[in-house]
Amino acid sequence: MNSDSSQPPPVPADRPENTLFRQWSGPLTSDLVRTPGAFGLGQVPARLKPDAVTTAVCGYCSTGCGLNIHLKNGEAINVSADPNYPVNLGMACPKGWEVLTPLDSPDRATTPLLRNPTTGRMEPVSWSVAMDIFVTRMRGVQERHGLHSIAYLSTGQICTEEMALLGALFKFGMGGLHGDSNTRQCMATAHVAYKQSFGFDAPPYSYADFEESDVLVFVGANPCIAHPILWQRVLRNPHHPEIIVLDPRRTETAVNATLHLALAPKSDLTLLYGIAAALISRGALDRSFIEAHTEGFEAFATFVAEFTPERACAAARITRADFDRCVELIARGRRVSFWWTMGVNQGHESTRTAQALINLALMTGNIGRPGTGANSITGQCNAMGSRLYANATSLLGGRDFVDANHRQQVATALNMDPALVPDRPSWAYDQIIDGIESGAIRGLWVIATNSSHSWIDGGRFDRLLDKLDFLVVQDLYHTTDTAKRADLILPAAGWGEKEGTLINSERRIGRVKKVRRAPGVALSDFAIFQLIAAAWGRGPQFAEWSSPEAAFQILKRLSAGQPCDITGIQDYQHIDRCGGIQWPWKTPTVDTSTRTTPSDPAVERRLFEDGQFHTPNGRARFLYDPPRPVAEPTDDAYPFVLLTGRGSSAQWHTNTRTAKSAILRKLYPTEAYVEVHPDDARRLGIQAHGKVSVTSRRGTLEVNAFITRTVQPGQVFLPMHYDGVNRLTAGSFDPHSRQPSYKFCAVRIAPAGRS
Ligand SMILES: Nc1nc2c(c(=O)[nH]1)N[C@H]1C(S)=C(S)[C@@H](COP(=O)(O)OP(=O)(O)OC[C@H]3O[C@@H](n4cnc5c(=O)[nH]c(N)nc54)[C@H](O)[C@@H]3O)O[C@H]1N2
Ligand SMILES: Nc1nc2c(c(=O)[nH]1)N[C@H]1C(S)=C(S)[C@@H](COP(=O)(O)OP(=O)(O)OC[C@H]3O[C@@H](n4cnc5c(=O)[nH]c(N)nc54)[C@H](O)[C@@H]3O)O[C@H]1N2
Ligand code: SF4
Ligand SMILES: [Mo]
Repeated sequence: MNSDSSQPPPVPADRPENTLFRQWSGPLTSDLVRTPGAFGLGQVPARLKPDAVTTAVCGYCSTGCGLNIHLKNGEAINVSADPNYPVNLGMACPKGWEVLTPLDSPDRATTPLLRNPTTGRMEPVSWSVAMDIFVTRMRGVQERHGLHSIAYLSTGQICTEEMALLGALFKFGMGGLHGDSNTRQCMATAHVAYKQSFGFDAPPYSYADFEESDVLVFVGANPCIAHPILWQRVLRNPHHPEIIVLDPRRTETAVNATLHLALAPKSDLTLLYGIAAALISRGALDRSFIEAHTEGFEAFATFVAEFTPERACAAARITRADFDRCVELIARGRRVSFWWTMGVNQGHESTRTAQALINLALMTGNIGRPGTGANSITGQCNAMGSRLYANATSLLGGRDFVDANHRQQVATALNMDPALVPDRPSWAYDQIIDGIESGAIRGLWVIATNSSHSWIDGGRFDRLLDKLDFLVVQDLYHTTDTAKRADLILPAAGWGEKEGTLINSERRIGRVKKVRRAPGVALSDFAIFQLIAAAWGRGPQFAEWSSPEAAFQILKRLSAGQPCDITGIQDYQHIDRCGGIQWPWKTPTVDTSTRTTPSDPAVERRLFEDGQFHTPNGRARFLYDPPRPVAEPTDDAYPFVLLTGRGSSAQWHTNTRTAKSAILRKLYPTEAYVEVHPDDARRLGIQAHGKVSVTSRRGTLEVNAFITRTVQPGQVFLPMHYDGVNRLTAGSFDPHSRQPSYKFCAVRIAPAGRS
């Protein structure tokens, strides 16, 4: 059906949603930061001349760049990079510059759509009908199969206020237990690694550290493509830093490194233990830091002793000279920072690998000082918000469901009966999928994630969707792979069409503003959750969540006394005045109300400057385990390792948004491609730009050959943005974080037609 031409269905007068419509169709943001003048726009046509400006942070990646939004009659007509924002200092990547374009796409979901059981077609319905259907069918599932037979899969790409309302509503209002988000695919490993090592999920750094290090070690991270503005911060480092990159591929970042270790995929843990052992042999340790602020070092030193340089080099397939140089640079560096992203997080032993990096920082005293740290770079714009507030596997505010005190604290903050708080965490994403297979989960609600494209072993995922009694998808577009399978589509307003906050990689809270009206009757996720609360009969329980800004005050209360305490942030305007505020920001102990500049919170802050960690005894822990083999090693039938990841700075994930911009489309190959080493191509008769089939035990994909030395012989790389990539990947998970291992499975390749 074509929802674009359909008129928004009428809304009966007696429904609570009417108030929401008034809010939704009501005023755009009135938080104008400054009037234009300093644009330097010169002669522009009157229709393009802004009459006011506001600011917001970008809604794609976790860098969290500040954007100036140019307004005309209150509505955004353009954006530019904010020169005053401390994150990006006037820079933005192509996605940021094009952030408004995907909002205008003709495939926006403009009205709720319900599948007609007879024709199988999606038909527009009013919000009233959509809510009745949602409640009747989800409740029906619960009545037939138990309260916990409904689940949700959410996201790191909506505002914190929205994810907190969803998590609270589902668990404390709808009686559900199992809900997780795509943050599982992304940051679960960093979350668990920090929590185990530091006692709390607390990335310790500020972006200023990129500029203050003399040695930066990037492990499984390609910031040139995935976090281009953070890479710009590295380029501003005045100390001529050594840049070490550990990545099997010769990425854009690796090319710019002073030392690239092209290690064998998934040999990180052995190599990092080898580096630790070599540093210990050299005595390159900060003994006083280890003694004062850590526990478990001696046992760790004994454990790693057997990881000789020979063993590490053999496992990683790197030269002894490169290994020695890496150890030397870390040993000699005065301010060494360790940065990691998905090459670490998406592995079969990812938590211990992340902790191997944390261990290196701890033993060399590279933490809590400028230019240091064991620093996980976040992925999505609000993955950090979901780690603290999604209420999925952690309880609101970074707490634990199993802890009765924590349950009581949350109940008190929300003014409700503690018995409403489940005493168990949710199943993780993969366990929810297994639950669909076993029949335990029958109703699924997917919010701002495109699981059919992005979940590992996607063929199995799609087959299991067919087993569901009821699938609801809440998205900007009715055309995503997952939305196409839905029984009910709830049309969501996107970034720029709603208010709220996001938390970036350096823990900086920034604002999103309503500078556009959503199309048709699409509503903000916040408003949709309010509607569902009302329709479920839980309106009074969530009455205080009356607007995102009211919800922000609840988030503050929920943070009180936690390491992520933000009780000192007054309100949304305070965040604007300060250029974002990093957590923690506690209620000031001195009266700051008379100060003329609100600059205090704007000071870059890193954590652990006092060496105090969040464990019960205040000490950071050394954690480790012997390396394990991968789940699906290569063999004669499937001799290649398939690596996957980001392809270009102009493509975002499953490309639902970035494909809508003609400008961005010019910046990447429109057809899917696989990177193949020239030696392998020659041996197999694969022609440059010819079609190649890539086959795993689960499926085949036909793509163009990109013959390049970025990959090593025996490895191929597929960007994740094109359809079908996860038809090939194999479902295996880190045992601690349950994060999928997207970056290793066995495949074979052949010229198309000869597979
Ligand atoms: N343009 C763009 N930017 C993005 C995104 C996007 O989709 N597009 N997504 C955002 C999100 S959500 C995320 S999580 C981040 C991801 O950011 P990154 O993690 O930097 O990106 P990836 O390309 O997934 O993976 C990084 C590198 O890991 C390497 N790798 C694979 N296997 C191994 C291994 O065994 N060991 C090591 N050491 N390295 C390995 C890959 O070769 C790859 O170069 O990017 C964010 N930024
Ligand atoms: N093979 C392979 N697979 C991977 C990865 C990999 O490296 N390799 N990386 C993994 C990682 S790190 C990540 S983070 C995931 C990302 O995977 P997904 O989350 O599935 O990817 P997106 O395309 O970002 O999907 C977000 C969806 O939300 C919609 N949306 C955007 N804004 C809003 C909003 O405000 N409200 C609502 N309701 N909807 C909105 C978009 O239209 C889109 O459909 O992919 C994972 N999958
Ligand atoms: S680097 Fe990330 S936050 Fe900055 S403009 Fe690009 S996508 Fe947006
Ligand atoms: Mo991610």
